[in-house]
Amino acid sequence: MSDVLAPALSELARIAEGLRSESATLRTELEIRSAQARVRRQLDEVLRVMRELPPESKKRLGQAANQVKAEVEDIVSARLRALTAEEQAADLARTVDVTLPGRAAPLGHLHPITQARRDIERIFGELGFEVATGPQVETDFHNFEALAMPKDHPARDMQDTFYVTDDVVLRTHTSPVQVRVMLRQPPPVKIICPGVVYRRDDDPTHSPMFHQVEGLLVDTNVSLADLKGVLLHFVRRFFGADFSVRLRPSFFPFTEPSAEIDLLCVFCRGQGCRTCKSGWLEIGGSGMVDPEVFRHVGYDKYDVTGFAFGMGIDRMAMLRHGISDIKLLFENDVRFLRQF
Ligand code: 2U9
Repeated sequence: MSDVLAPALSELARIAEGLRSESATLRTELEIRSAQARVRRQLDEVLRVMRELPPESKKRLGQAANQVKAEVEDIVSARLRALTAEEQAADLARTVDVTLPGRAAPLGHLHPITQARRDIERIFGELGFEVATGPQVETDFHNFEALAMPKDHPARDMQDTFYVTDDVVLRTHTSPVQVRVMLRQPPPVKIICPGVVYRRDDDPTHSPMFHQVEGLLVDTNVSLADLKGVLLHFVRRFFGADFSVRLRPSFFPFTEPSAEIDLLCVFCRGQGCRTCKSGWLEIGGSGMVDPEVFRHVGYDKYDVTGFAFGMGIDRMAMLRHGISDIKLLFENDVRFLRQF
């Protein structure tokens, strides 16, 4: 036997023996696979001498090599099966205390703005107000004209927005929803309209997109006292029974008379503090619907009167939770949001 074949054959035997003894120590699939790869490289190494051998020896070495290769595969697959069986046995042996509570799936919760919106809808629902919604992309007529703000009306500057075309805008308030409801149904009307609105505003307390809720009640003999009563009920249900509202004369193109809605300061309860100065915090605007608006929707101003109000939902959530920067509500930082 040539001095090439003999060492090659003994090397094959050594490799096979090595794996046999090593296989029991291979604890993971990764270890088994890397041992398998290493042995294959070693076998290729041995077979490099093949070209130096005469045909007969070639044949012998080839057979011996194939035998070792087959054995290697057997050892590997047997070891893998054993490993799986061990893991299963360990699994089965593991005592599971079924009385232990399962791992609670982390429950998310509603965004503070959604919580505020739902509370607002529920509270006004108690008073018989239905929820009406409408498109965020609105016509100039529904968003401005019908609300007594013709093309060049100065109040439009207060409500600057994003223009899709000269006559199509991102709505600046949800009032167009009330206009659409009045255009499609006769009075009485008793609705609140929550939703997303847009303004070209961007500072710590204003965002270009925010949430608003407006309310409208149109019927015979609706008065300012009805408006104040409804707002009082609302703030007591939303902020707490010991809160009150104050109506402060103001001006809006679509209401006459008009009044800002002031809430007793949530921080100092009316004593006056560096946030409110006056003991009151402005939470929105309101007033008696201007007859000009009724003209645009085809209501007879001699038949009906109505009150309307508007409030920022984000602002309500900020006041209720003492949040100072509106941006926190839109940055989706769960460390902040999971507090509510
Ligand atoms: C119709 C007629 C009248 C709704 C009103 C306000 C005053 C108001 C602001 C409050 C905070 C907008 O979110 S905010 O920035 N709104 O001050 N809104 S009266 O008046 C209407 C609405 C619809 C048909």
